[in-house]
Amino acid sequence: MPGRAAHTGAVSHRRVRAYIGLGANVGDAEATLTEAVGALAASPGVRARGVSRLYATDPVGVTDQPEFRNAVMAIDVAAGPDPASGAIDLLTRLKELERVFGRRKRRRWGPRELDLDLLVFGRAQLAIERPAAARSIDSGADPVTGPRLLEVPHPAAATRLFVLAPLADLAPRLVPPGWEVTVETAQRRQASLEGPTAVRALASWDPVRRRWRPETGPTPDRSQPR
Ligand code: A4P
Ligand code: MG
Repeated sequence: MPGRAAHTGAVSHRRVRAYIGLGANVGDAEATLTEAVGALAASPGVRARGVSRLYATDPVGVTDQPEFRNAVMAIDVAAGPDPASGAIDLLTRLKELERVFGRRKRRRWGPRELDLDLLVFGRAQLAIERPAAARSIDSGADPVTGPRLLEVPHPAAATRLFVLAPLADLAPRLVPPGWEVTVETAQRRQASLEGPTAVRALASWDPVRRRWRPETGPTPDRSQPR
């Protein structure tokens, strides 16, 4: 039962800080990400805690596709009876939203209407294989997308500037479980590999209007420690 500790019956109010990576490069990607932030914030049990800047990013993996818009959102959610249940509940919600936003099945790393990745789920370090019973949350999953139902922290997060730059906006000093460096340090390292133009900040989140507004003036130098 959500919010209840199974062994005692006591109500649990423990919450977990999670970071969600958002990406899109089909249709009006900025509008999609804006609406996705709203839909995630309005999800049952979710409390929005922050939204990164919006970035234009060069495609990684499959490079012959349009540039992406990427961002990261911080949310607090119910911890669940154990980390795996809490994280799978959240992943289920993310997959549901991808479908609501019209994501169609395409090649791995290819174009997408909306990609929602669970980057970090508190201090949890999980690698959960895909049981047959879990197929319903990812119906038609391509075998090439791998056997893992859920791996958190997201295995690719540490080496992708399109994740690290927006994550560093929200949590520069976070050391995700299993990492040896802060998000900010990982971002600097990755920026030196991918180059200064791979990821470009376009806009800052306006929490009142609940949308991004274009950045004015020079982009702050995020390669320096803050
Ligand atoms: N899965 C396992 N762990 C997770 C997790 N932590 N969060 C499973 C979300 N899903 C997780 O995901 C495939 C399977 O991963 C799911 O069934 C889920 O159970 P998917 O979203 O269907 O497929 P995908 O996104 O194509 O695969 P993957 O490996 O998540 O790719 P990425 O890492 O998301 O890369 N370039 C730019 N500039 N910006 C981008 O956003 N995105 C990608 C996709 C490639 N290049 C990009 C971008
Ligand atoms: Mg994904």
